[in-house]
Amino acid sequence: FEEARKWVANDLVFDKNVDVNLFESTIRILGGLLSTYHLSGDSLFLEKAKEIGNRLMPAFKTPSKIPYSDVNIGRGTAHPPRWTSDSTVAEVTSIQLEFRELSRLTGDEKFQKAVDEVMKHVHTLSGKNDGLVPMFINTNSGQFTHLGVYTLGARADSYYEYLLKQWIQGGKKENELLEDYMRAIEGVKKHLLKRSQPKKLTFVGELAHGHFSAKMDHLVCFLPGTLALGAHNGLTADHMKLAEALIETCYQMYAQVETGLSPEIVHFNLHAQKGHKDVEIKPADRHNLLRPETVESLFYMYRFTGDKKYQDWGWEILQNFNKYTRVPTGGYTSINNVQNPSNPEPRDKMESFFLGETLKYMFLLFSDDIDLINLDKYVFNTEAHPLPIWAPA
Ligand code: DMJ
Repeated sequence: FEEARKWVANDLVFDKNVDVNLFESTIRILGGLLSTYHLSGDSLFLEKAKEIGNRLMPAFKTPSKIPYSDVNIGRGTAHPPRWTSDSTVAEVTSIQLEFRELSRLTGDEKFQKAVDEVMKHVHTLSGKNDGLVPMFINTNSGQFTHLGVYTLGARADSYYEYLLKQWIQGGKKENELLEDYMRAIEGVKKHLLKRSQPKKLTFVGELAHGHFSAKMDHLVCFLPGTLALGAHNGLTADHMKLAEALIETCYQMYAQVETGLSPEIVHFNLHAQKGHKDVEIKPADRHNLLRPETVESLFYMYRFTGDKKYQDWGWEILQNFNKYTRVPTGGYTSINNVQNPSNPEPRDKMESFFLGETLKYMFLLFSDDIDLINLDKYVFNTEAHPLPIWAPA
């Protein structure tokens, strides 16, 4: 920690002419600094958080106040990607925990105002399907674009997660957030839930212009954990039932594969076919990026139920990460092929969320100490950085 602190003090310089992604920088850098400030009490981290927060603010200067995806943190300019004026829905709705906390700590309300405005606006928007949101939103008009496609995976995932977590962060008072969350889960049940064959696994598919697809991103595996967290916070026991079914599915996305590691995307079989498992994998989807979502959900499930099977599943996954992704000279790597145990094709790339999330959630999963980040006092941001709940229940 001392070594890392020195690095933050001397080498973490934000006055640089570089474009960064608003969402990724918020959840990783701002979230990480705020969390470290809380866990250490060292004001250096708050100072740095304030600086990066201020440097990200130009992203909100758009006609609709829906932020652009990219900011130049040295020049103070922001822009959408070159090919569109759209932003990603999950990105603009998953920066709120961090900016709200920054306002609370600094007393400067501009951070919270900017992100709350996005949520209020999205709350009133048309184009939702029983609470499910499209994947894109236009920074000029403020309207959803590419209507009719609904997923709990890439580009929409953490919208749902942050509805619940903001409600928890704020002391369960902001009813619109809860309403949107509850409606969305009903939308998931109505439009996206199906059961696979032969094991009858409950999974969350996708809807495109009225057509159901049995495709599920590994990213969707955040959902059992989020549902369990909601149930722990007094929402219907139904959500816990669904969480239990979905975490079993997420585990099977590992267990049914040759290396015991999940691919990035699976397709579920809706009809029983001889010799076929529930999970099918397309050649383009068989990589594994060391993602955290299943382990994250296993942690929540274990915390709330005490059922050891969740620790056992996590242990199995860890063994397989060690077997197929560990690099002898240090670290771990993404792999290209979870279906080939004799050559999983290492990529020589370790995403920062492996340390930030995957290993952290493993560590928490294997602990029986509920005060090791007490979930009635802290809420994890979507990069696994714990932030305090403002008014613990
Ligand atoms: C992380 O950056 C966050 O968990 C995000 O919400 C989704 N993608 C990665 C991990 O898979």
